[in-house]
Amino acid sequence: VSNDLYPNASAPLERKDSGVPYVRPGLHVESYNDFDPLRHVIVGIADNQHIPEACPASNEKIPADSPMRGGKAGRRTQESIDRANECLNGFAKQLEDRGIIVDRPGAVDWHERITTPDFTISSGFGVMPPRDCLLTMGKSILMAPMSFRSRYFEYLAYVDLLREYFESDPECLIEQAPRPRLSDDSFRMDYVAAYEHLSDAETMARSLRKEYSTKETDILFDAADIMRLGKDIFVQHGLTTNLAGIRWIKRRYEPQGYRVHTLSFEDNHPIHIDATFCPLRPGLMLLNPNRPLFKGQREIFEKNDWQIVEAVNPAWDNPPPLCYSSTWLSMNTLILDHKTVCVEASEKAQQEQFDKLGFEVVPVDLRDAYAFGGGLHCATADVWREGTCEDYFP
Ligand code: DAV
Repeated sequence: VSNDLYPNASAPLERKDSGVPYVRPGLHVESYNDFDPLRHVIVGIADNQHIPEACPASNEKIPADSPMRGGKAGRRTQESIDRANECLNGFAKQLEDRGIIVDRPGAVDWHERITTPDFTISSGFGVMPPRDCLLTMGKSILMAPMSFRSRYFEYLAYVDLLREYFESDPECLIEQAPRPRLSDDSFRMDYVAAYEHLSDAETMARSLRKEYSTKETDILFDAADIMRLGKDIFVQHGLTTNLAGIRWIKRRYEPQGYRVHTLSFEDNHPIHIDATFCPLRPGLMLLNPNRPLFKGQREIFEKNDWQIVEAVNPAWDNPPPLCYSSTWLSMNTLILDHKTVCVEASEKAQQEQFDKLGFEVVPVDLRDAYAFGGGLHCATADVWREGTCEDYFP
């Protein structure tokens, strides 16, 4: 399928007055991993992003000394939004220049207070990390049941795009996981309060006991806690994904022939697997050296001759201001094919490590978008990668 079948994929789509969704001939939805040749991807936008009031789940992502914990809620400055969009648009352009089709989500007006029968919060969050929200599993795209109250309606930004995919690819299936309630009953409400007073060793001990801010009341997971490796799906149990969420993923996908495994890391804030344990190409994993796998969990990789290399240290001592993520976004990359990887432009040591591992490195200026929801992997969601569903762990 050549790209000129649907040129200008990033331009606003013209809609017919009838409301019938735009059909893009030749559009293809399919992806089974994070490393096969990328043909079509969604890149997030920074428009109108807000810092919502802290909620029981989001607080864990906010460093204890950050102003975001206190009264920082509100719209991000236009200057920071424009700069983040400059980065995201530049990234999208780099991908398009390589012949990859890039779509952008719709903007949503997040400033309204969000109130459901179960909770209320100052605003939505944004439309920046599509990776958290959308899980592409083969020919289906699933909207994940996320645990942040501010992200409850984030799927709205993707509804029109997904509708187009559904109409354009006759085999594409769009799905929504069960909607959580996110009432006070969904969280350990004392967890966050305690966090302020705990040392790193104490938060680590709590995490190793697998006590997280989310309880088992709702079915919860972020798509970014799920690592797809063909027939095998690895899910991180942590702050944003609970055991009920993992059971749901198992029951949804195992009857289709997938095998679902749970992974845990020695991490005092386990949120998303994509700055912790990242597939680089068949047979090669990149592991965060500060977040070792739990005992016994390397076995499936080692038995199948997969090599696990530790990532080099990030270039920065601290994340940018008002950022939810750690400096380990250095290893949050977008792989274009088995030999090509997009790495953040300032992460020189990480670029060198990829070079030594045999990759062509494409530097991408994205650090000023980190605060909007993460790095290069977070900022994207797969629509189509070439390749089939392989069995890497027979
Ligand atoms: O290290 O803060 C960031 C992952 C974002 N998807 C971290 C995890």
